[in-house]
Amino acid sequence: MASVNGNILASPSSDPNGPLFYKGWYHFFYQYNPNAAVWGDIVWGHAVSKDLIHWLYLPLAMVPDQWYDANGVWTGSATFLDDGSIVMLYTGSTDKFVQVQNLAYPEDLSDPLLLKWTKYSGNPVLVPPPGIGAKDFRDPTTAWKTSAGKWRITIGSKINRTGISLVYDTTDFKTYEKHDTLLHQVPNTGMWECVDFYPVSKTKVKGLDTSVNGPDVKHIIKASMDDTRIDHYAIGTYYDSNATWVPDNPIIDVGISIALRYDYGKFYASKTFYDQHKGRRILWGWIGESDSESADVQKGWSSVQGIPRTVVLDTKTGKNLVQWPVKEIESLRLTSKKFHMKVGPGTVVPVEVGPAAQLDIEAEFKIKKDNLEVIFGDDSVTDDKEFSCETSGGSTVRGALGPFGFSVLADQSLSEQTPVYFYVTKGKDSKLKTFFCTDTSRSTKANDVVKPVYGSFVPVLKGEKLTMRILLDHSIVEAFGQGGRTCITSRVYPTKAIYGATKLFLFNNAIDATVTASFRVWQMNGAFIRPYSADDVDAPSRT
Ligand code: DQQ
Repeated sequence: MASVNGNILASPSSDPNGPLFYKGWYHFFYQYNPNAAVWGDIVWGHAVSKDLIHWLYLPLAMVPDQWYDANGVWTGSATFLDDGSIVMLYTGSTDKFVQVQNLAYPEDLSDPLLLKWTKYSGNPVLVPPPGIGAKDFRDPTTAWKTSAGKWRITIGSKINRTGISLVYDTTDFKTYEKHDTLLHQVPNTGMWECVDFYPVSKTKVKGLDTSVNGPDVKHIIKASMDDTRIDHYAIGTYYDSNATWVPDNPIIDVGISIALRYDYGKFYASKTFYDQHKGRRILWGWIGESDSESADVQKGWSSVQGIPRTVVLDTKTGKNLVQWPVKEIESLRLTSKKFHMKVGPGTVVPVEVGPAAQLDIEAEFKIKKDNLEVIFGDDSVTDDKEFSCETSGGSTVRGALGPFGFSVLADQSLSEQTPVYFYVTKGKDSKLKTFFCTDTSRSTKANDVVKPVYGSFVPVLKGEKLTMRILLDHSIVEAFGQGGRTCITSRVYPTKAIYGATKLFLFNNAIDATVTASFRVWQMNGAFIRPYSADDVDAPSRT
């Protein structure tokens, strides 16, 4: 195990499971293989934190010791009952590789660490219903209350190529009634893993408990697409009476290739939970590796967990979520420097911050007005016809108004670098359209690494400046465009741009535009991530 900044490294970890806050501790369970650096022999790892940043490993919470989870204690979610007790529903892969749902609960609710978990003697509580494949029935959600006072859950599956979300009601988590209707379904999206379903406020920038419903609320469905390994979400309306959900915009329904994503980089099998302690909804995502399995075996571990993010509906656009690193990450900030730099077309300038392997960067950019006016007046400039971060050639391809941004995790000669940038285009309708991208294609000299250009369109409203935040942690780049409307996580493997040799550059590769960047850069401390010891009982909260 190693620790870098706020990321947790294990050997290997994958899906976040059952996150919750209990008696002063944040609990994080996760899919974990104790025997190898590749997926398999899955158990539930368990770690606790006072502040979501510094983590203490606890003994494994659940291991395959029953016929109904003999081939793995797979993903699941926690629900707080009305009396404050906790139930955990998880998928077991049985001795015959059938996916079933199981119930577990803490043995001792007076233990803030929730060390011991008891599996219900009547498990499994749900088996694949008729018409559902034995291996297509997994990852129960946190339960929410119906207006009739029952609990309701949804479970991802597929029928042929249609991704679906089954719905069940229960009062005791032991017996369930299946709805004949589905919460939702989308043709041609394949198996839906790790479905998440939760309310967001249309009017207030705060998180909502999973059972909240009403006129001021929209509901999010997120599903992790097994076929593409992408977490897609959509915004819509939930109908309690018939347990269905309808998307606001069917063109970008869950899992459709142009649908919204939590993150346009490496981010999968995510899960949210309502943090009743601070009234916020927090999103966790698993950052897998971009190198080969054999490289993971060689290094002896794989995968990290991203910095937890608050997630709310964007009340300004109403059309996307906004994600932002939890405030507690700021406790890792050390010294900072402020910059105000003007960069002309085709310029790269070093940013003197010292070692640049662990940074928090908050920046805003302005494009010179004269440049914009020239471009608006020039009908030949419609270079955005097919612009896409992923396929338009990365940060070296020059357009009228971009790319510009930061080259992070770079070495002095820029032979390794990961540019994080905006690319602004003028549409045929003469409206500006902004893209937020991360180009990992030059991030490493190492072989056997997948190095895509990530990113997407980012909404920019009238009068808004272009803003980005980047959290850097040696080999992880977490980038948040326009306050978190578009997010990109990259897992990169620099060989020269490491530790003290890591540099930061500001660049402007636009043909016509001069940009002014105002930004602040913090050096970041590492988080402690280590096994729990008895001395930690009284560990002060760092929030
Ligand atoms: N990982 C778990 C499954 C889930 C998948 C198994 C998603 O429950 O569907 O480790 O990464």
